[in-house]
Amino acid sequence: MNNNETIFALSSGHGKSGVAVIRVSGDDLYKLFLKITNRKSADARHAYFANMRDNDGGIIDQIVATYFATPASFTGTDMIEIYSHGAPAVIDKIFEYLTATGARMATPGEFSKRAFYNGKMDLADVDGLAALLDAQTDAQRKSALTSMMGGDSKIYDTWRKQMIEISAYAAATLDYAEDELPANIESTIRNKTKILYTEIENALSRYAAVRAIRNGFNIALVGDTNVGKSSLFNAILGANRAIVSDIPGTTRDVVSASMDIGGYLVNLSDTAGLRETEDTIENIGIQRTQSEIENANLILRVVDGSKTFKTPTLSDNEILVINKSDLSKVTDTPNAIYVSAKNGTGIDILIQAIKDKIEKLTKDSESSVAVNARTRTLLTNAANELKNALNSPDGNYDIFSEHTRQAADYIGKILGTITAADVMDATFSQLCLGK
Ligand SMILES: Nc1nc2c(ncn2[C@@H]2O[C@H](COP(=O)(O)OP(=O)(O)OP(=O)(O)O)[C@@H](O)[C@H]2O)c(=O)[nH]1
Ligand SMILES: [Mg+2]
Repeated sequence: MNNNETIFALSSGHGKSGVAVIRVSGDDLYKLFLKITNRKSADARHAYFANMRDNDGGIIDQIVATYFATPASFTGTDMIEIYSHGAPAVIDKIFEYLTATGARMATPGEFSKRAFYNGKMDLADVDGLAALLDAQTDAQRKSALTSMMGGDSKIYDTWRKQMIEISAYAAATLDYAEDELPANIESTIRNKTKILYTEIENALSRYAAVRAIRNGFNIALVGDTNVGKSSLFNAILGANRAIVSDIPGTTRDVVSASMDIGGYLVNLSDTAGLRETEDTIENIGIQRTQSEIENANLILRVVDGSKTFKTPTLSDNEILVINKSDLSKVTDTPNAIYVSAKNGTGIDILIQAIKDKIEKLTKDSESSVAVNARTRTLLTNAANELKNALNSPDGNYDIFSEHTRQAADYIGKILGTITAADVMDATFSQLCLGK
């Protein structure tokens, strides 16, 4: 690969740190490496300690540097990694030095773009890398790492190959006599297309769970007034954030907080209690509760166990929490979690139940591709093409072939095999400098 301008960037975090990592990418960086390290010769992939000097011979810093020869590097080009002390003044001085040699600062995502063009990563891997750099919890880390290491690419690649094959067979039914083709070719083509369609639809429907791993699970505490939602919110959070009082209708606005539950990022919301009221402001609060319910991945339905209550019918993403269990000895409602926000009993059991529920909601998503905003559109388009193929008039395999080929093209765009410049830019610009 020629014409790779020499670019550089700070790959470690900004601000004062023990060690900074500066990456340089370009064609033929061997001479520059010898100059930086004051050496007559050097091996690739060896760490060299050196006094890095400016052109006047003054020491810039004591560094360790490694040379990576093309193609065995992150970008596939020649690369140099400089490990200097993490002082902003040192980093500035090294940037000045590199600029004087004719190199320039890289744009965000430019290193990954080179890695893509040199066949080191496809776009699904780049999406994974972007998600990994944003990962805050263990579940986010795992999911992003799988994407980055090519787990998703493999699935996409298999889908695409199957679509191309189906398209070719569909076209062949037009060109060849029946006895020259495999038996039952038409039903085979249809069945395979149906299976692919279902797989893509399933991946799309798991989008919400995957997105929740990446962006956080929205969990809402919902129930009548005065059942102890705000008290529970504080107890789960371990901090007195929401106002608690014995006056029904205390909470009028949604109060939210982010926390880590068993490695999952959770956005927990306390909401206004549900009741009929004439109070204008309280009614606005109740409307907000409704939209929190719509947005929630998981709902904690809270009731007051010291009073008689009607056991609510729960959907899959709801947990029944019976509060104020310190005031009642009855614990006979099945599948409910008994807690007391007042003295803390059962809170650990509730947290475990939340974790189990999240795991159940996300379990299926781990075996499939991680859909993001970019791939969602392309997958939807591919699924529509497959549906169009299946709906094409009987015997019209011309149209069938065309639709399945289109579907393959959309999957190709996910990987970057077939790609428009704007798709590329959208993919790389989500990355930060030095990646
Ligand atoms: N005995 C007992 N009292 C509790 C418990 N949890 C909450 N309370 C009391 O119940 C009353 C209402 O508590 P809140 O947490 O404000 O209830 P809420 O559901 O947020 O009420 P609204 O915001 O009005 O909808 C307060 O007086 C709390 O001290 C509990 O586990 N046991
Ligand atoms: Mg409240």
